[in-house]
Amino acid sequence: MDRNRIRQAADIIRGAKQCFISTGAGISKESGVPTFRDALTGLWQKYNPEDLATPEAFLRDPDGVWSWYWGRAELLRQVEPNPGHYAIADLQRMLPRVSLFTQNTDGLHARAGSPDVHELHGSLTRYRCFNHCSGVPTIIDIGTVALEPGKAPRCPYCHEAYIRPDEVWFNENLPVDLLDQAFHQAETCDVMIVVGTSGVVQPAASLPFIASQHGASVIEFNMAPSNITPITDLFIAGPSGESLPAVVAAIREGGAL
Ligand code: BV8
Repeated sequence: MDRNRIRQAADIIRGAKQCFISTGAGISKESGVPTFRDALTGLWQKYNPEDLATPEAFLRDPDGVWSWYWGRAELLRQVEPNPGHYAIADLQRMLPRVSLFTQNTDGLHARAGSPDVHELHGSLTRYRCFNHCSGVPTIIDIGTVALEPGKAPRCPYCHEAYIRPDEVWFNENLPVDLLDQAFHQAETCDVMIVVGTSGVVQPAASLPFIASQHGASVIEFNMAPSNITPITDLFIAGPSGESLPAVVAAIREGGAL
């Protein structure tokens, strides 16, 4: 780990008036959650996202898509947040004005104690009626539903539509208010921290570009360069479970904020 870059990042972050933290699948990799595009272990090396993470795919093959998601949800019940998640929660407690927007649907930021986690793509820990039969959103407590292995369950309220994860699939709009909030904060922050994203999925991937265009300092934490890297002011290479705690420690060494 490049200690000089860690100190540079700490100096920039401790001076932030308004900090925007944006995370992707990479921050959960060290918890054992597969990312999407990692060459060897990425989820989508075996699958094609258009065949699974879309409403069309689900309606075409509800049992198959449900089973894929249920398998991923089962994995989430066996993993824990890693030091990178805890470091983000520390930053949220240390900095005067900070917001956290994640592309992840694994719920690990909240489990690490982060307050106010904005989940741009929803959550695989929540379930809803596909048709929102009883209001938007019609959330369902999956623990009360009798599940048959490999079978997509029906909504217990309308008994017609299927139950689905409360996630945003491809070709579905992100929650408008949440996205507007993200765009506004990207425009007004003076420091943006980007962790563990390839910068492929839109519109989330545009947030660092918006921040940079509005004069923010963009700091990226990743194992390898991404689509975001060309517009970053500082790139910290390495696993975020190591680099983020190192930055928090360096900020603390500089005394109370
Ligand atoms: C929408 C839930 C309007 C499902 C997800 C503009 C241009 C091109 C395409 C589009 C565009 N606008 C819209 C699109 C279409 C599409 C899109 O972006 N397609 C891409 C593939 C080209 N976007 C949408 O459809 C969005 N909706 O725009 O609405 C609309 C309406 C109708 C019709 C069209 C448009 C909705 C997008 C949301 C999709 N849902 N998740 C599920 O989970 O199955 S996205 C899903 O993939 C994740 O949630 C996450 O957001 C994304 C994966 O991205 P990353 O997080 O970046 O993960 P990745 O594996 O790619 O990278 C991991 C990184 O971590 C790597 O860089 C790696 O180096 C790094 N890393 C690994 N280990 C570590 C590490 N870093 C640090 N430490 C480590 N240890």
